[in-house]
Amino acid sequence: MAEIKVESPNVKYTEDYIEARYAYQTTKVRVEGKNIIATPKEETYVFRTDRRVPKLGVMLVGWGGNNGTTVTAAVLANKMGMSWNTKEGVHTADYLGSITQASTVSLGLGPCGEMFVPMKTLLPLVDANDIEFDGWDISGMNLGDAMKRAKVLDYNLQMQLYPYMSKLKPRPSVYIPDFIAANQRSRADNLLSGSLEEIVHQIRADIQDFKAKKNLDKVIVLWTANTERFADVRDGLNDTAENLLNSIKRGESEISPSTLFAVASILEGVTYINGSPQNTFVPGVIELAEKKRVYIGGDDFKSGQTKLKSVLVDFLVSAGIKPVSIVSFNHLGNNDGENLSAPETFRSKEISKTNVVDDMVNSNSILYKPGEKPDHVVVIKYVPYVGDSKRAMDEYISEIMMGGRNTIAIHNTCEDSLLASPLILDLAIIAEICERIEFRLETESEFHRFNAALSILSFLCKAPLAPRGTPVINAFFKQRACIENIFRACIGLSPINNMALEYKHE
Ligand code: NAI
Ligand code: DG6
Repeated sequence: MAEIKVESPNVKYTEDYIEARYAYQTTKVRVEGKNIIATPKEETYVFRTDRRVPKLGVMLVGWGGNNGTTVTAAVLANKMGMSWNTKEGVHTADYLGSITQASTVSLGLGPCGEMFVPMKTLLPLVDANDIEFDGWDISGMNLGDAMKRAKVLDYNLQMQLYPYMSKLKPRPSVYIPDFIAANQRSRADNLLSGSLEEIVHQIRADIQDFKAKKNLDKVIVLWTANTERFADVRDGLNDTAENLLNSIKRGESEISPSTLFAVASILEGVTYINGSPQNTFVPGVIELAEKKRVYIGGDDFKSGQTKLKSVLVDFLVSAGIKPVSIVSFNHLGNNDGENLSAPETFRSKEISKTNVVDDMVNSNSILYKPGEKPDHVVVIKYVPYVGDSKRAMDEYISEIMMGGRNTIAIHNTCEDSLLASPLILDLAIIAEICERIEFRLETESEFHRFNAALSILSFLCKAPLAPRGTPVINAFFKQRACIENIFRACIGLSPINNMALEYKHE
């Protein structure tokens, strides 16, 4: 694939780094009496990106689940260039649905107009085909059989993959029944024993073992295990890094398995991403990540219904149309659906699925009075027959001009895990490149990393984690522009402003 080279006095390539001087333009706003004063501001930053692409390993918590097996199978199938027969004809492995692997960005104007390039050519990203997988699961089934259990991939592809997948076996994991639905108990046959502190040690040892065995430069850990209920957040329990570590030592029962994985990863210096909605990132975890300067990201893959919601509400509100009622029904029949049929785990999902319109609603004070929000209801039902093929039905009612009503009804059917798996790749690949990006104001001598709460991952998450006290962005196009423009800044290119003045002369 062609490599992008920027020709500019502001961009320097060395063997190991790309260093770019970048003019960051913003607008500062203040209110003075009846006036709103806007002041343009420009600061010069220096971005430095390490060009050396590491050998990356991704460890999935919940490796034997639908997402875990599907993403592992997809990478193997792509790596080996597999094709298989379907009733529609022959299909070849691909990465559709991955922003890094299957989307393009406008680079600039070429001889024939706007020139689009694959997003992955902007920076030296890890290639999805080169990722090694490992992980943990409370179900000890090998990945070949777990792939069959998931019933996601075509039979013909499963048959080709089985010899490879069946050699992979999840490592034993921590099971605290109180945190997930009781209906998961029958899968729990591959368990770590010992105190919470011993479990954290074992997870750290597993990370080291994987790294050594596969000769990896770095590892990222990602939770794609069952949705847990929210954990209590209490002073003295998990409110600070120190209290959390002490609570683990004491074996407190309110420390969730996902928090144990996050703590172990952070102590190991390994980025940790939460693909589920629970509050893994209690304040103590966030403080620990900040102290150890390790990235954390999440929460909850934004794969289907919620992704569309973050497009649709953005479209409506930015077009001056007022959504007043949003009702989202889901039914699905996979193990995720079964786990979500318990009220406590459903509640975690309900929270992450409903907060997603807040920033868009708050952005338009012409449509909404302070505190006013659309009615927003999320329903999820477990219907075994439909398996992984989730149904999502949405009704959006909006107010339009002169008392009119606009109702949009949507029916979406698709394999949930085939939407989530590409996001797992993107989360790992984007988090990894962030570990190789540093930046500073030109006037500073030291480079900085991003804040530990890696909000550039927001595009991929239903309930984005942002640095404390900073705004959470849910709007789809803003989130995408954030990734694209940070990548562009790293190579000294300004954001695409879409003004196209070149074409607008008289
Ligand atoms: P799944 O139920 O097929 O897989 C989850 C796996 O986690 C199971 O194999 C289970 O045995 C394992 N597990 C449970 N507790 C564990 C623990 N403490 N340690 C290790 N393994 C554990 O679910 P699926 O469909 O793969 O989804 C995974 C997660 O991703 C769920 O929380 C789901 O809500 C979330 N998610 C899925 C999306 C999708 O589109 N598929 C989108 C957004 C989030
Ligand atoms: C029901 O919605 C089950 C959930 O696990 C979802 O399938 C998953 O979170 C995807 O949600 P969405 O809203 O991104 O399609």
